[in-house]
Amino acid sequence: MHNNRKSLPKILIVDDNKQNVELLVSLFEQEFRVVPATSGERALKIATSKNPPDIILTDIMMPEIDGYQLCTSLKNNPETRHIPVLFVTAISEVMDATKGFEAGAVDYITKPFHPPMVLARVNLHLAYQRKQKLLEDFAFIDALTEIPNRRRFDQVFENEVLRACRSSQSISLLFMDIDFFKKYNDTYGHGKGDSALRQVALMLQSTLKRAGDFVARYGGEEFVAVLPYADENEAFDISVKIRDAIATLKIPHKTSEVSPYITLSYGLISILPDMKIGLELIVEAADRALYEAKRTGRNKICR
Ligand code: GH3
Ligand code: MG
Ligand code: MG
Ligand code: MG
Repeated sequence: MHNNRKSLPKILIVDDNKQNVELLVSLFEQEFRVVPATSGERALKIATSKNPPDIILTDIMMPEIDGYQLCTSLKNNPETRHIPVLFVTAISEVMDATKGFEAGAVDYITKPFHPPMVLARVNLHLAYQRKQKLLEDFAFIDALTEIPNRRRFDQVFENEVLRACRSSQSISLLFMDIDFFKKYNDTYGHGKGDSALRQVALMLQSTLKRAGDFVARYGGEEFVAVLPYADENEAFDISVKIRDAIATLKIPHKTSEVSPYITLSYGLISILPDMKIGLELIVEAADRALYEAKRTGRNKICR
């Protein structure tokens, strides 16, 4: 027995014929956690569950939902879109393969098949999928601080505003900017500046632990937090908590005009969004509040 089956990739095998399922299960069970399904409906349920498969192998001809429809539904759902779907089928006409690729399949294997070849192809698509995911993850992470970058913020913020609209809940946006950071670099050097940015980023991330809270590096020495569900008072309390947490870092900054340690200024906006409000408008309001904090003394929260 494999002693750590949880680390094995999970494959969903879909075929309305029980014998076909059994054949494929026996082919994969050594190297995979295999989940069988004998209908398209069942397969959709499993794919959209809390523990989705890493890859799906499906028959085409099935009653009710066939392989094409299954694949199309999976590709239309943002949560299952990334799962590679391979067709295994007795239909061997070229036209059917074309239809499969149009539905979003990555491969098309005809029966009777050579088992090692099926295994090899599944492994190839899995490896490709992992690389793809790694690249996508990298595209959304800031290289210096290793927290999410602005590109990721744009996505998260849009989603959270839409969600807040739908559920009629408020949402808060907090812009944060390190005070006198140019002087910090001039005093301690760029390397120390980089390390201060990393420490601040880490502290922001570990302080924002409420479910749904999100923090990103917006650019330079500027950070942004999205606080879903937080109304004005809650968001203000969270901002105070952040300011206190940064103070505990005690990063010396002898040329700062506000404190012997690194501080940040904060611009906070809390709204109950409706579909009409533009995202840029919310960002602008938070940015204006941040500017106000800078103008009226720094190391403070303005809203
Ligand atoms: P203020 O209190 O008004 O925000 O003043 P400031 O000096 O922080 O603001 P300013 O915009 O004048 O300067 C920002 C500085 O942040 C200048 C820039 O060199 C520094 N900075 C931006 N990105 C990085 C980075 O990745 N590493 C380092 N070390 N410094 C950075
Ligand atoms: Mg069938
Ligand atoms: Mg600054
Ligand atoms: Mg700045």
